[in-house]
Amino acid sequence: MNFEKICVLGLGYIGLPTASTFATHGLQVVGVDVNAKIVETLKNGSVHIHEPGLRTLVEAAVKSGKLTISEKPEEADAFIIAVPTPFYGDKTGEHNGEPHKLADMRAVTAATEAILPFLRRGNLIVLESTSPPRTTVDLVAPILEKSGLKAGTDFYLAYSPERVLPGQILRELIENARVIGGVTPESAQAGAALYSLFVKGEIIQTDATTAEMVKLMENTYRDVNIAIANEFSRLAERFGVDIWEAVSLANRHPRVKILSPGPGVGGHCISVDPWFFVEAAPDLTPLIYTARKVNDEQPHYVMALVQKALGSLKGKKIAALGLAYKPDVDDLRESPAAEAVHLLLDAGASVRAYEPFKVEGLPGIPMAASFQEVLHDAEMILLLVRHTQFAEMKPAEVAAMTSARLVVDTVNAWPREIWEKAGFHVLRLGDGKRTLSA
Ligand code: SAJ
Repeated sequence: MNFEKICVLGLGYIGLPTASTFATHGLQVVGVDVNAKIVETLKNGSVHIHEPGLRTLVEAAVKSGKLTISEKPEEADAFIIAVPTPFYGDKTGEHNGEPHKLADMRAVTAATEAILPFLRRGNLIVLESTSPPRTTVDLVAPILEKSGLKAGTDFYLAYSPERVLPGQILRELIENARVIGGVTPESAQAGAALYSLFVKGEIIQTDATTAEMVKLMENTYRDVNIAIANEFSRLAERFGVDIWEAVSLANRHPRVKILSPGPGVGGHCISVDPWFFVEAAPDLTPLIYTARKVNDEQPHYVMALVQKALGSLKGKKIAALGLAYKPDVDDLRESPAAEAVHLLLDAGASVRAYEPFKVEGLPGIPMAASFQEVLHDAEMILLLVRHTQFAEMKPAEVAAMTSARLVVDTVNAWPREIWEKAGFHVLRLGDGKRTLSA
């Protein structure tokens, strides 16, 4: 198949890098977004997303004339849909009395409908948005077939998940292996021909529903594995065991790789994607559902740990280190660290947070502008994210900034023995060997 012009619908974390990469690889690309503000920002040469290297790439693509930005699609050889698939905030589903989230597929539906007037025989349509299993065949195909053309016969239709790591999107987009699932083998082949224009990793062809399920399985696998690490940490506290020691010993087994417990699971993928399975098949997903619940409970667990350390929470001055959803990123979406801080504030503690990657923090959370400022009148230090700069702090440096000598470490960032020698009391999540009085 020969591709000269494509439309990419949705210019977010995935769509914009994808559109720009195709443009810098020689295709004529129309980047489409329904958000007029995003369209205007991009037309003015700015970029609304923080991602290393993205600004330069978008500038190059726009300057070369290969990337144009629009609110509407146009006729093209291929269309890529990369719009958000969030959950409804105001309604949930239910199975056996247990509530579960419901995917809001309105953006996928609207993007597919927007393509309809421009669909021609021989076109390729690829859905990239993370979606419930069977979305490509049950939702996207019927909309496109309103044109009178048949999916797989008159036009090609495929699903291809993105698996890039925020912070490394541009490199991983090119280097990662890519799965392309077609509604027919010819559709998968057409998808492979398109992505091979820039993908250097292996391109593997399959059917559309398998490709959808692969994406959800990858992130669900990780969520369930983090949940068991969190449950192990609770058991370790009950049985007087240090979970961090126990995990490192168990991981000496050649076929065991237990992940790390922590304040919970955040971000826009791992904490979200398992719900697509639960919604689609609640009768078959008790394990996946329970793992989600275990990980969502972790911020409450952190609050209980802090309460144990301080006695009561009312009015206690706590310095919270980190609000990001994971180390060394500026992304605060669905962050369990932020959730733990909210819970402590609601319980009457006087918390101030410091997030070096996003100093302005989040609404409703009192922020400090520096490490010194967050520490100076604190009674307790609460480590919530293992940012490298926190992990590298020396006890003597910290001791010089604050009179607080009580540390609750939820991410095993500060080696207990070293910090205790320097005069700190360290209570770590999952460390049943040490209580404060020990
Ligand atoms: N976490 C733990 N313990 C661990 C590992 C992670 O509590 O041992 C927590 C993190 O702190 C974070 C959450 O889990 O809150 C998720 O972090 P992550 O690094 O597992 O995942 P994401 O959401 O940053 O990115 C993932 C990536 N998947 C994997 O690393 C397996 C990426 O490849 C996917 O493309 C991305 O999700 C996505 O878009 O689906």
